[in-house]
Amino acid sequence: MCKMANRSMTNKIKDLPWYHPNVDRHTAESLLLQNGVDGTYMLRDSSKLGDYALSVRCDQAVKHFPLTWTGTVFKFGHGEFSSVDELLHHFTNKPLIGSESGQMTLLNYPYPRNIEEPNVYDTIRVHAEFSTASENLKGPEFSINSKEGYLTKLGGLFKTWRIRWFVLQKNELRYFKDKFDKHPIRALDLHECTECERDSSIKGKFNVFRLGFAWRTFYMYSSTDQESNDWVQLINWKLRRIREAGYLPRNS
Ligand code: 4IP
Repeated sequence: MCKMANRSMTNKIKDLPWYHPNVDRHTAESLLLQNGVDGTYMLRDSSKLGDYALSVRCDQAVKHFPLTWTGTVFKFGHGEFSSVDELLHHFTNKPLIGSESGQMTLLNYPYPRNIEEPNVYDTIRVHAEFSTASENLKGPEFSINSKEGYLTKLGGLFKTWRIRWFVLQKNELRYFKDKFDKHPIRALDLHECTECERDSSIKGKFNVFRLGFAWRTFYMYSSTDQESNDWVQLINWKLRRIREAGYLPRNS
């Protein structure tokens, strides 16, 4: 195999939208566990120089399969592929692959590399919400970045501070009495949110930020400055996208 063919193979790999050149095994596991569903997969560089690894979310775990370019063929498990196209064809036809345990894994949803990400987030904290329908990855329902965690919030009528579990997904912020509760106390639609800013007006409370709606302003804080900044930045990133899509909150 001449050098030119080798380069063209490498370029083809680099062009795969689900090839992640900067993702290691640990990061792949984090991303796929946090954001993937059964059958979400990505290609990355193996720790063995020059080799690749296919990481696949399989139920509640991530499996890693080595993929080696010998100079003439790709070796993948017991199979061999003479070109990237052949490999791609194999993958795009959703093959089943077997792990050492004999368990079969379906390659269903490529984990895309080129998803818009806010600058403030690094790889692990950027989340993608995957729909089970892979075509939705490109549609309006596909939104990246979800976040969850405990925040202490101020009550509306009675000004009591309560620790609540907050979940930000797509354009909705929900809070629950506790982490494993099924039903939220409230779901806030960010389309209606007018602002989200750090707030230092409340005496004796640190890391506070506020979330404005025409009908109420919510105050909440986290345990660290960084964590509050993360919430504010992520919510504002979502608000910008909502505005860019031409949506203005009512009565604002
Ligand atoms: C409650 O005070 C809690 O702070 C509620 O918070 C809050 O509801 C209530 O405000 C407030 O009166 P007490 O627990 O002392 O009764 P949570 O729902 O998190 O338990 P919000 O609306 O903040 O969720 P009102 O305005 O909803 O009554």
